[in-house]
Amino acid sequence: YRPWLVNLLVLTLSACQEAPEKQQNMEIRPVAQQPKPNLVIIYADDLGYGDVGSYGATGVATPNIDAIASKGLKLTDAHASAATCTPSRYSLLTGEHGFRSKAAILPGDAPLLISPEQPTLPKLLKKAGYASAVIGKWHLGLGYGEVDWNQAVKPGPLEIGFDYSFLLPATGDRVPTVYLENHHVVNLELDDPLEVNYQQNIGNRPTGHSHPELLRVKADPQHSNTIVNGVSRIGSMTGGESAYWVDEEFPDIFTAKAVDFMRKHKDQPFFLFHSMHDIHVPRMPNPRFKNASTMGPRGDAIAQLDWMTGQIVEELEKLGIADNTILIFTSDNGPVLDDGYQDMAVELLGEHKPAGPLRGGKYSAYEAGTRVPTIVYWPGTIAPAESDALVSQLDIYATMADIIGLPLADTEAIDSEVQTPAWLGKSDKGRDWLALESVGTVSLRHGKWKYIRPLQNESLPAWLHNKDIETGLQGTQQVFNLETDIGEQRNLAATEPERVVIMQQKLGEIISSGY
Ligand code: NG6
Ligand code: CA
Repeated sequence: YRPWLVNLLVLTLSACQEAPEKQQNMEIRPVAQQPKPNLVIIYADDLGYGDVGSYGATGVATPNIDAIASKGLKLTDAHASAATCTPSRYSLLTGEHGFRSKAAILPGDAPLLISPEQPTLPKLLKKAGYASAVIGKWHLGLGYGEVDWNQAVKPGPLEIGFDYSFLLPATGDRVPTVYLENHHVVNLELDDPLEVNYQQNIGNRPTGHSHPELLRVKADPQHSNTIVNGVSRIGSMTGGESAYWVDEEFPDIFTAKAVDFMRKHKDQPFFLFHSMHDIHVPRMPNPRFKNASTMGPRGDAIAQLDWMTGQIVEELEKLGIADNTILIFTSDNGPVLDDGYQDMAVELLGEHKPAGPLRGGKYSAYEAGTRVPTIVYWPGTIAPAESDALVSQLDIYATMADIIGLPLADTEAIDSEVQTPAWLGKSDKGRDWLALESVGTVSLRHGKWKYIRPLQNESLPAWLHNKDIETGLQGTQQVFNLETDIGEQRNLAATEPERVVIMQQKLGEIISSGY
């Protein structure tokens, strides 16, 4: 209970705080007065900084995402922890850099990367009475290796703190192409056991190599194994036919599961990790989004993602819980055009710039690898604003703990910083230092400065060399001033030798010590 005078003071003070440029006439409640807010993370896959209307997209309209950007906090220097999926997701859920666990893109049969003993965001929230669910792409491994898909598949999300899961086990382009609900493959029939193999071909289903005439979209050699739904995938699979997904049904199935979870838990605090398949390959949006963009399947997948986002916002409103829900819209890494399938992403791009003004993309040490569209929407608590605070998804863990008032153990979420003012639009400051991972190296942000560590070993995956992917890897030091050179064109290492030494040392400390 606060006396009214104190309330008035808190209100006045918070209204006078730094930043919010688009502050409008609306009543903004101080955080401390909130009951435990729900947390909904809409996690797009491979969505680039420039792929959303409010961040400059031209080839596709994203009215639903733009609406939350204009009514909420639009962050312009927010980062995934890494330029690929697995380490970014690892960081989001554990508050640790992926390099602490050698997280890298996982094969579809990899063991669970997060140990059931490890502290996680859903476990933390459970302490405060939250129910939690992960719906969509997982790609953090399952079981202990050698998974038998016909039995209970565990440990998995339930063992690391989620109460409910409905998953694509790895990615859309990897087998098994089945849904996993909690511990079980959905619709599996016992007399047709499902088997998966990433070492050798099994069974006699057609593959992209043997039956290219069955393909609806051509693929590179890595994606040319088992064909399901006219799309060849990475890895070999046999049996379990009744359980195979239809890619075009993802938006409706995942949305229904997410809506169902929110309805069931509307009267208690919840955490929904809505982990989208879009706009990862294979891009097979539902036919109703065909030609929703001028960019072919990649753009149509963005339109689909936008629709899915709108469905979640609408449901929060219908349930009357929007103003007690922190909704974070973001992406796991930057954009890529050709990621293994010939879906015309390159040919139909036109003037659209997936990375906006940034250099690089998915896999890359340049900014577009990790800087992603990020919106925080909490009507009534976050005022409409745009902020260039340097923030990382790593910090969602400690920041949520702070918002709810839960203490963290010393060994918990060691790389996660409390950045509540930056995430709620009350400060433009954000992080001092931020280490970022990409394929083959690590970089460091400090204010508007960016340092990229030189290539340490030469063993980059061969497929990266063949594609039009700018990794940012160099044999020499790179330093950029993003204030004057957002496109990272002018390497200032030669004229900023002291800065190189300081940033190199700091990065070394972060990597070797824990933050
Ligand atoms: C790569 C795949 C790519 C994509 C990526 C993971 C090849 C040649 N490329 O290995 O298609 O699946 O892994 O993407 O196999 S991520 O967004 O999940 O990190
Ligand atoms: Ca990704």
